[in-house]
Amino acid sequence: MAKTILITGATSGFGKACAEHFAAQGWQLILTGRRSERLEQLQEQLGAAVRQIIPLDVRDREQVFEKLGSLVEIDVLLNNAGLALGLKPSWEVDLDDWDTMVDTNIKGLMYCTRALLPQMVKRDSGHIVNIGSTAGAWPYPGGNAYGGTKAFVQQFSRNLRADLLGSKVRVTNLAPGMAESEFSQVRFKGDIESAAKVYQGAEALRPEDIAETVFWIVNRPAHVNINAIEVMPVDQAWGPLAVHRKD
Ligand code: NDP
Ligand code: 8X3
Repeated sequence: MAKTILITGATSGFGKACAEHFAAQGWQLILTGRRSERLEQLQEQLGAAVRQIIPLDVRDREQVFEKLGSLVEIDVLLNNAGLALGLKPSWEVDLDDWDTMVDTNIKGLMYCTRALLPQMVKRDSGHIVNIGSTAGAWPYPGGNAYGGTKAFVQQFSRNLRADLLGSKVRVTNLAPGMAESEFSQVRFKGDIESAAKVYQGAEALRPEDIAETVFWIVNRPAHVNINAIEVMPVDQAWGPLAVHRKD
């Protein structure tokens, strides 16, 4: 029988690429995101592979439990919906941006997990793949709350594993580095020029790279749990620690 993956944030970037990749491999999909017209387009594109589309804002706790709480036979939950807003230093940041990142990347991910985990535990089967980020482990100027939310994803994933010991339910934190999607357009609030500069002259990861990685993670033998995996483009690496010097 075909397995089912539920993808949050399937309307763009990693989520959309995962929908396309898993559909091509014979999986059934439940696709969520706020932009329902994009969900409908994907449903049309992927046909019978799409079990259901569910317009959903992961920040809305009641909506999450109402729409996801009674779903059954979900083999994989891909907690992918998320965003960065702004790149300003902490003392200049718009506090609403911090709230939105916390509400989406942390609270939304917790709600979806809590809504779907009981049916996985009951079936003693399932896999939660959380999309973290290299920003959760490696700080950079302007990464402030965004990196903080992704550090949460890393530790939450580990703690889920601790809770789930004794069950067959698996949990993975997948932490990508720089990847070209709508991510930077969202971060710079529609400033296409600033967004394009992020990727200028470098070969970023592609959403398809992440889709292939997710597919590999969930297709390991049932006794193998990939705890964490970090993927960066070859064109990205760390610099030295910064030192401020007097003139
Ligand atoms: P995109 O902007 O292309 O996609 C983000 C997806 O998240 C969209 O489908 C969007 O759907 C969805 N989303 C955002 N807010 C909400 C919400 N409140 N409720 C439901 N869905 C929401 O970016 P990426 O594909 O690059 O990002 C996917 C994930 O990967 C994010 O968690 C991001 O932090 C992470 N990431 C991205 C990296 C990159 O360099 N691109 C690197 C490392 C991690 P809609 O607007 O329709 O709701
Ligand atoms: C996205 C990667 O480095 O732009 O999570 O924060 S980064």
